[in-house]
Amino acid sequence: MSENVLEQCVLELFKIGVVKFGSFTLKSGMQSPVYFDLRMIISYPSVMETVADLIWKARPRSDYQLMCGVAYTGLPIATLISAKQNLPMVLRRKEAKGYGTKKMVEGNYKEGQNCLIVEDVIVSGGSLYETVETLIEIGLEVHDAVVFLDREHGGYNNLGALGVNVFPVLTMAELMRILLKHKQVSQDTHNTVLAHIASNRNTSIIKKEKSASRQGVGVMDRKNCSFESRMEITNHPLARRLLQIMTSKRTNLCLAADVTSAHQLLSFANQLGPHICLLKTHVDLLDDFTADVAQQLSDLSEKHNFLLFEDRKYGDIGSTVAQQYSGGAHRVVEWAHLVTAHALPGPGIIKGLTSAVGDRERGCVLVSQMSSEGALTSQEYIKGCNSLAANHTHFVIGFVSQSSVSDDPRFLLLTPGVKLAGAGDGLGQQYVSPRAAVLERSADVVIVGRGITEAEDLVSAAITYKEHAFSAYEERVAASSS
Ligand code: 5BU
Repeated sequence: MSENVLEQCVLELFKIGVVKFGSFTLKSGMQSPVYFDLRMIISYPSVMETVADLIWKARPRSDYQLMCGVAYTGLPIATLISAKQNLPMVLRRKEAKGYGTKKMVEGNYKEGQNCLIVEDVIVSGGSLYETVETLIEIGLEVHDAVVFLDREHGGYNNLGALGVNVFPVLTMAELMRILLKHKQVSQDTHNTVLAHIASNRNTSIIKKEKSASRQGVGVMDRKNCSFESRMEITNHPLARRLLQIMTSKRTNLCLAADVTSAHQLLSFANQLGPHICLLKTHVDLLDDFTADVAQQLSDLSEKHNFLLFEDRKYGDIGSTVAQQYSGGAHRVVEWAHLVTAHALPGPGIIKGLTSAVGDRERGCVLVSQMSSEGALTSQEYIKGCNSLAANHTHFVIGFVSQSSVSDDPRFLLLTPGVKLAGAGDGLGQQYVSPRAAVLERSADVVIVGRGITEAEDLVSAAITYKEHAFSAYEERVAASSS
């Protein structure tokens, strides 16, 4: 296929609105300045035919006995190819039928037949791999997938690692080059998209039970995985960084520094910095917060390698939280790596917060449960938090919790209400020990405030909490592998 046909096809796709620029949230939760919606081609049969021809020409060999389009957009394309090339198709359902025949795959096939996969776009490769898994399960051979567009977010490598070779007609960078060459986009838009690709090259497929077993890896349950192994599967760079800090500093201790003077906050951060992975603040308690204090906190976070975590518990509509996060006296987005947020407002909370982030690396922790007596967080609410997080893995890094609200290894569970002695504070706070938080409540990170800040010897108290919590984590992981 000549370059010219491909260029003409790209220009045609652009004309009919397949390529859109703006601000989009992809299925994985990733924010993107570009969206490629190939579904549109079913309204333009001749464009669909060209796309199908280009896809067919991208296949590496010719001896396939079957073909399978990935639902939905891969289906009509595969159907066209099937009829034209006289290559039989199978169809993989998106959901199994309720009862009766539980067949996931429709059509005639024989075990051992070699099946070519047809897909419109790959991001992480996750959806495509779900289809591959089912086909392998029923005994088909699947080694190759032809896709129209590789968004260059790691799908090519992820699938390669799982034994599926991907043959894209086009990459996102090539698409942008063609649109720029034909003056359909500005240099700015072109650069924005390339920068987006560059900073999101390595998304991962969350290894579900089946794909894990194909590689001989067990089911990945958060509680059983080391922090180090979880670094590979989180989508969020800050989650990765936090897991890296926890691994290298051997600490899963977060200090809750609830103080009223900047001097005291900075002094805590400097003394205890070597022993913590996170510094949790309530800077709205400070009498004397300034931009300089924020700068000094940032310097200390660099110096001692911990992240800054403002526990602001945002919980309003998107437009209000966007202003609260970026403005006011504290300009939280400018210095706090992480913030807490309630899931109560729904997806708008994430939209609002992310709209203020700009090109900074920022994330949030959803308050799924609270430590206080009589907290109103119901099972329904916890479920809601989980799905909000799962749909926004590029911003949500985990939960504040009191129990194992999620087994998903991409998310971190942070547990407050931790103290070695004392059951409560008389104002509703309820305490458990760091060991119980990690082993019984399944915490990854323990949040300790007064247990340390009111101790006579701050540093030795922090070391004690750190050691209790980290050894409990090591026991938890060791128990699962024995
Ligand atoms: P303490 O001194 O260890 O009780 O401090 C606990 C900190 O964690 C304090 O900053 C609270 O605001 C924060 N916290 C909590 O205690 N319980 C919760 O459920 C949540 C936050 Br969410």
